[in-house]
Amino acid sequence: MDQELLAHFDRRIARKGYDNRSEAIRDLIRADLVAEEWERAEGEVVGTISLVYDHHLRSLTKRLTSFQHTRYQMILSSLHVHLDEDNCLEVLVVRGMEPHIRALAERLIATKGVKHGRLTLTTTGKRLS
Ligand code: NI
Repeated sequence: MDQELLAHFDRRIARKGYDNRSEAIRDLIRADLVAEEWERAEGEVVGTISLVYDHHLRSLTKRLTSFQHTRYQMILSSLHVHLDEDNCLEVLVVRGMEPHIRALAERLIATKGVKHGRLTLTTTGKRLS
């Protein structure tokens, strides 16, 4: 392999806190396999949905909570942080079939008054060693 390329890689993984190259390469391989799981969109996924919103907006908190109750089977846990006088951060840990999870995230993020939202998918870990 190109020595210059490897030197770049070694500097990058050192910044990221890896002790050695093989652990970094293992994580890259795992990340690629997880990406493949999403591309196939089959099976169960685990992830988090984060939402930032202004709790002063009338009925927004209520609407977000009501909708979450209709999807309670997919929401394993939720965390609420009061960021300041106005803004709240909510993080949901979700598990379910990929298209359902994506639809849940899209619906929550599209709710009027949600300033920022993001779905981060990971894996159940079953297919990775
Ligand atoms: Ni709050």
